Amino acid sequence: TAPFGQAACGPNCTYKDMVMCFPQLGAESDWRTADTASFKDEAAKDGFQLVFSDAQQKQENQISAVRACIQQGVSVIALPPVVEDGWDAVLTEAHNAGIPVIIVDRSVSADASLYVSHIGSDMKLEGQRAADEFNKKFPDGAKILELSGTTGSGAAVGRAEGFRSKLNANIEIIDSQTGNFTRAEAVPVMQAFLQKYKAGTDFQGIFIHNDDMGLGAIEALKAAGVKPGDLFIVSVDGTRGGFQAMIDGWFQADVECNPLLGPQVAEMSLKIMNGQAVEKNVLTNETVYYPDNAAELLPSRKY
Ligand code: GZL
Repeated sequence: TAPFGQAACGPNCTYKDMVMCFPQLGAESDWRTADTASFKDEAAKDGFQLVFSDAQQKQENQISAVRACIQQGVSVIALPPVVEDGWDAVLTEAHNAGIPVIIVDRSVSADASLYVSHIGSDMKLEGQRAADEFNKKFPDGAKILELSGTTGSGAAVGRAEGFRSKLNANIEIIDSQTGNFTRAEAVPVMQAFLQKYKAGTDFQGIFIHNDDMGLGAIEALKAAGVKPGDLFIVSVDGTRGGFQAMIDGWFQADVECNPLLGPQVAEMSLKIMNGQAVEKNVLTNETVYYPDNAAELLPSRKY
């Protein structure tokens, strides 16, 4: 029998034969916008059909979109799961329908036999890299806040775990609240933090799980009279907004998280259609950006 996921055109499928289902989780952040553009641009460039939908960060909408793609009989499903849990049933349905699934971006807790591959960031490593920055800054200890991403998402879970696994014991996370990866939701969370804790006195830093929430936090910090540099803030993603926040002195580091996954996912999808073996877990190479060359790099940033 043909390897799982080999299409009828295999091993001679071309992009013209490919229908990729991309049930995008939402449009919550600049990162997500760039991720979506990366898939749409790749489809246009390669000439494959992209079945796109926006789930507005609701898992039930993503699951419905996957089911519609199974009914349609697409070649491959590239799923960016909004949260880690709750995917076993629909992934089993795709598997039983003979449709290969690539998990993209965030991860799932489902059995790995239910999908062909995962392509995305090492979220734990991103959290560890953020911890390294606090450890370097506060050798004698500190009290910090955490503004976390979507509850239950692989990105927030991984970053939080990685951060705590590497943070020195003398740096205390005195409070952590989710801002659901959006700028708008981060503003009231930061305002509430500032009602409870005095910047500088009660806390000296903030770990923020993405730049969009960071920009929301800055709005609240400014309104409370906090100045750039009063606090040690480390964010994640490395968007243009994050680079500008480093230039303006608000962020002291920005851990890269690359959204431009379209090309890799397209290439892997065609290999699967042609019955070729692919890696089970492909992690994106990423780095950490700093204020000292943020202005120089900003013009070349792609998102
Ligand atoms: C990370 C991605 C996260 C980004 C956020 O790979 O899932 O979701 O860090 C985005 O900006 O909303």
